[in-house]
Amino acid sequence: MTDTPVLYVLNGPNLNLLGEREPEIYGRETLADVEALCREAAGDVRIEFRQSNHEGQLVDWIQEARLKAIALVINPAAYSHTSIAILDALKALKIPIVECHLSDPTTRESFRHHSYASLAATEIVKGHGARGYALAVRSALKLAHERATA
Ligand code: CA2
Repeated sequence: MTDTPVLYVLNGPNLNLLGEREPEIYGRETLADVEALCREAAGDVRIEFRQSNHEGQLVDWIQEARLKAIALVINPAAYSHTSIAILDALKALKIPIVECHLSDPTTRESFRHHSYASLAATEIVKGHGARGYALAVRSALKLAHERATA
């Protein structure tokens, strides 16, 4: 019996506050709204949708995705710009990785311009708000399908 395919969608620090502050940057949708968009975009594919404020927890989940997922969508939030630990964890994955940002960090403060996660990402979706997660999920599933049938 084969396992049901699963897509991991991981979210970094402070994204649990989505919808509560800075709607001009991040939009009005909550993280629960984002999760619903991801599930709709994934159709029959099972989604593990998680958020943590802790770097080590995110590293543990990325390692879990390495063993269980067909693809990973990740918004590492501020850890994008600081975390070599998350980059190293991502580099150990053989599955497609889509890095997703609500805003376009490259048009904001200079400290947001560099993303360590981007060095391991297969694709990057940024600046499309919550809708960008649906784009990222579709893209991740397409990449996973292409790899499975190559
Ligand atoms: O645009 C994105 O998705 C970011 O990953 C969001 C991060 C930021 O540090 C990155 O540079 C770009 C911040 C997430 C914090 O989200 C909040 C949303 C609403 C209220 C408070 C925090």
